Amino acid sequence: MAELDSTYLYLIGTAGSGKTRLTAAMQRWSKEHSLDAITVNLDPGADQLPYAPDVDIRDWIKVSDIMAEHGLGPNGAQVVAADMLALQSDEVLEAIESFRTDFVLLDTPGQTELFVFREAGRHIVERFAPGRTAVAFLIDPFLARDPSAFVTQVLLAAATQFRFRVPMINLLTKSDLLSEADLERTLAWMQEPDLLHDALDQGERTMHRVLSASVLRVLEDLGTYTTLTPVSSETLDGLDDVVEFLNQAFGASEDLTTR
Ligand SMILES: Nc1nc2c(ncn2[C@@H]2O[C@H](COP(=O)(O)OP(=O)(O)OP(=O)(O)O)[C@@H](O)[C@H]2O)c(=O)[nH]1
Ligand SMILES: [Mg+2]
Repeated sequence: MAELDSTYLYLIGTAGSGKTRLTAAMQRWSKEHSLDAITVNLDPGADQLPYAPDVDIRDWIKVSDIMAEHGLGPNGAQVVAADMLALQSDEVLEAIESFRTDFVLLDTPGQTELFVFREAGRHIVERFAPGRTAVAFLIDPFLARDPSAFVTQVLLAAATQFRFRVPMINLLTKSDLLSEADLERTLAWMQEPDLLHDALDQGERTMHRVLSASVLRVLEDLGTYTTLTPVSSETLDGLDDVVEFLNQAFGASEDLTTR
């Protein structure tokens, strides 16, 4: 059955890291490469989206309604909405499966913790497409400019990896906004942890830097310190690498680009 072969890719990252734009860009890239893809908005708090979602959680849950009904502020309502995702999972899955598509792109709520650390997110990831699910963890280059901040992002990526235990690719978003030097330096920190240790050793020996160096050693030991792929939703650079990663993760016989 076609829907059993489909690949589900969750776009996860800190607020403003580029999840929504990348969801739209991946669909555009897919269309240009004759790959059928649908978009799923799982952010009940989304206001305007740059794509028309094929499945939209706001058809069931809206943060503005929850605020009005429960007398909650925006953050409290986001938490209630995130927990309600689990209650709606059967209906959302049914709507997704009705498309019989190759590629399902799932845009997640703005605040990473709402999807990654609350139970509903894990429930959905485990329930929707076991064995055909991957995560793209988006790292905002502007939150990873200094070495300690970079380690924090990699730690968040590792926490996400442990939480979901599915194939995961780390993406450095907005690469079109980076100078070549900034891009190279950031990628080198991921490729050669020694360079990152050197960068952490330079300058003032603050508590944050000492802690970051310890965290980095733990991440290296755990083997969660892997690769970083630059992407741009503006130029579509790097999106072929994402699809290549999915092909490798799920086997050559499922080559998405040759279907
Ligand atoms: N130039 C450029 N801007 C980008 C890119 N990706 C995202 N942006 C911009 O970054 C901002 C945040 O992007 P979104 O896609 O809304 O990020 P998000 O992670 O969905 O944000 P929330 O859901 O609100 O947490 C927007 O102003 C985007 O236009 C990119 O590849 N290139
Ligand atoms: Mg968004």
